[in-house]
Amino acid sequence: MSNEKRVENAYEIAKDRYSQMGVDVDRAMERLADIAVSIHCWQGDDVGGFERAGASLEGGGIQATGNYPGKARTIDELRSDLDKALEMIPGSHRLNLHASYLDNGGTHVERDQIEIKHFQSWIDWCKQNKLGMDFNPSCFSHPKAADGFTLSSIDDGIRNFWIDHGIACRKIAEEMGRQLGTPSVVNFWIPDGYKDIPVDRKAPRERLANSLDTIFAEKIDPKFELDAVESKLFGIGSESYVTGSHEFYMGYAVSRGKLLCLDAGHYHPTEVISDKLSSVLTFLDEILLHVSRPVRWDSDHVVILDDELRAIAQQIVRGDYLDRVHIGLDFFDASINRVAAWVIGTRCMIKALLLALLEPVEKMKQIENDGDYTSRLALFEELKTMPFGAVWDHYCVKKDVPQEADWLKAVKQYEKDVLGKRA
Ligand code: RNT
Ligand code: ZN
Repeated sequence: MSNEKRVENAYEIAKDRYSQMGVDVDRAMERLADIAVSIHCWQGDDVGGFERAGASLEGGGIQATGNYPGKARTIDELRSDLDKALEMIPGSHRLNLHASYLDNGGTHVERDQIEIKHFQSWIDWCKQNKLGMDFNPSCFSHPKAADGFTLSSIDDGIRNFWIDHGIACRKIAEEMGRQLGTPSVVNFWIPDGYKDIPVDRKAPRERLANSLDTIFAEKIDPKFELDAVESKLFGIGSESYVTGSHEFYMGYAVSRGKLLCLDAGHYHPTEVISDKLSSVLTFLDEILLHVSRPVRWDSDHVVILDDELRAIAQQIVRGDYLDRVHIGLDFFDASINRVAAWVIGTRCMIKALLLALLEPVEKMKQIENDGDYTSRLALFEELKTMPFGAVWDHYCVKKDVPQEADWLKAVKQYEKDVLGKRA
């Protein structure tokens, strides 16, 4: 039997099985095709960026570990790697770019001086590839972030430098949104905090609120640009105090009408963001997710199809939040093939969404509201053995990307032909 025939046969049986349960599989795939995942550029070069040759992630309380060969050293290499990854990812998505990935034509440009021209080649590339774009100020790996504080620094010069960077980023993103016809989400994450116990927990937070208010003073049309703020529990070197804590940004986002960014690795180890979605969305119009996989700490492992990823997707779908949740990825593993890391993580995100779209949500809610928790538990278990794989294979064929068993061959070939030749 040809492979295509096998996929089709399995799909027909699966479809029938799901429809017995009250699930319209074709409708689920249509809805899935409309979801854009924001794919982060920084998996391709371990968060190095292109401000200068050989730049690497320094400071900022985050760390990429591993030295797998073949990381992208130039913009062209990163684009070529992204092209390869995108060939394996079904659907239409977005590129999430950090400001440090600017195209400066070989001349150093300070972060408070960046302009749209430094990102035009990225916008053009995204347009060609039919990708929307999201953007991020880069407030780390920089001499002015070296003592651990940026927007909440006590030093006026340092604070103002990062404020100017933030203002520049919003203007650039506005133009990205205008040119690409879809709003660009600008996510503010800063590493600010103390390694050891501080006396004053208040003043840095007041400074941060003021800095953000200054950055956001100019109103920008949400058709083009949206602002998000990302909290964190701790970082390397900021174990005792982080200015931008969850409560800080929750209050900030609610009071200022901004998006809150929930990063899966930025909470206590047993705390999960899947349970936070419905809480924060009771008070906020929209949020951003940084889907990541913390292993014992904010380790940013490649996202896999684990219980929490499934729970995140379930909450988005069951809560009918698809229009209000911007799904971004945030992982960076330097110990495996970086293109494969993108493919695995992004495909898993899409698989989790498909799984969630294949639930008989209304029926499940009815059972719960009737108080029949026995049936609820039984149904949860029944769902686990539904023929999801057949639907996923069919979706991949439909979207003209390789199936689970095939994409790795293409990536290995690319490693042989391209990545392996990078010294
Ligand atoms: C760091 C934050 C932040 C970064 C990226 C590179 O802990 O998660 O989102 O990972 O901006
Ligand atoms: Zn993050």
